[in-house]
Amino acid sequence: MLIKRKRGWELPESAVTPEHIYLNRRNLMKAAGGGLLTAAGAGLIAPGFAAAQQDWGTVRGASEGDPTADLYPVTRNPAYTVDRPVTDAEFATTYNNFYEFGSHKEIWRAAQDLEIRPWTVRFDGMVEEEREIDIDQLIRAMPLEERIYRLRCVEAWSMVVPWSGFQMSHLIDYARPLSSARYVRMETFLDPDMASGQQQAWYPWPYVEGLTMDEAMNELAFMVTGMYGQPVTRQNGAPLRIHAPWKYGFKSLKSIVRITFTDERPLTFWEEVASNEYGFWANVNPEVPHRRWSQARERDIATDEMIPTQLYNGYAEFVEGLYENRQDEALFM
Ligand SMILES: Nc1nc2c(c(=O)[nH]1)N[C@H]1C(S)=C(S)[C@@H](COP(=O)(O)O)O[C@H]1N2
Ligand SMILES: [Mo]
Repeated sequence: MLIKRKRGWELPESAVTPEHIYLNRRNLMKAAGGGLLTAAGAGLIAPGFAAAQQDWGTVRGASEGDPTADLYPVTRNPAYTVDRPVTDAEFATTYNNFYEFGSHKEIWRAAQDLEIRPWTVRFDGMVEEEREIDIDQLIRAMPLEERIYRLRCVEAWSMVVPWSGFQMSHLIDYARPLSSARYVRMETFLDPDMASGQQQAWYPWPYVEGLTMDEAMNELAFMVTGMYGQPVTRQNGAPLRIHAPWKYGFKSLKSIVRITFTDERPLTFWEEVASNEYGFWANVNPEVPHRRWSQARERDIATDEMIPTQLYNGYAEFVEGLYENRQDEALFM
């Protein structure tokens, strides 16, 4: 199967990238041509990238005293950027979905109750060896980079965020799954005393999400540990969340404590709540409406501008190939 797609580095980036970074990229390209750049080579990008001063607005609920604060900002990977301005941090950190802390958008203060240390992540199921690992050990073992990604919620709002973290494929290598594993199932914490939303018994806590192994290995799938050049805030899913930007936002699970490799498709949180409205695949498609509203356009949460939604949220060239042999599936709900 030969897939012709534009590589990330062929995308126009001048729209959101300050000129000195853009120019630096040419040195990067030279390095790539000279064979200096490997797949995990984000760390090789000229130091000038990380030094870039950005005015991205105020991060609310910044994780003060976060033991990983010294790691940020991290080097930007210029292969992942978008043709839309970065969303002011004030909006991205005060307009959230995190049902563990309430079923409305204004949960950012309540989410400060989230205790982010000590925090461990458990790897189990079809792995060579089940393990539980301390979050700081994990974060410090991974090659961190910054990527500017779109996020499109199924509720038809969207934003653009500079996330920091590491490619999910590195996490999978680290977890050492068996070749028989077909899905990655991810789970959020369960602690109704800490997270009052979890006292609402009609939701199937804890929040669970999942990807197929090939989706999880796709270069776009990203484990988030930071945002706007700082550790990720509690309301945005500290200390570890995923972002799969070609899918609706509900696939991007926050505050992960457990990662299970399995050969059974996981039943996800929203599927369990309403399987006729929210499916497993949940790929963004402007032409497939939600049962109760159109998905053709989306509202930018900072400007309220209505903009056209793109197939796979603008990432078709990266992910189309994943679905060539899955056309009989409900890929867009
Ligand atoms: N654990 C958990 N993860 C979650 C959610 C949630 O309620 N709980 N909401 C999801 C939804 S619907 C969206 S749109 C995004 C929102 O991410 P943001 O608050 O960083 O914008 O988080 C996703 N991850
Ligand atoms: Mo969402």
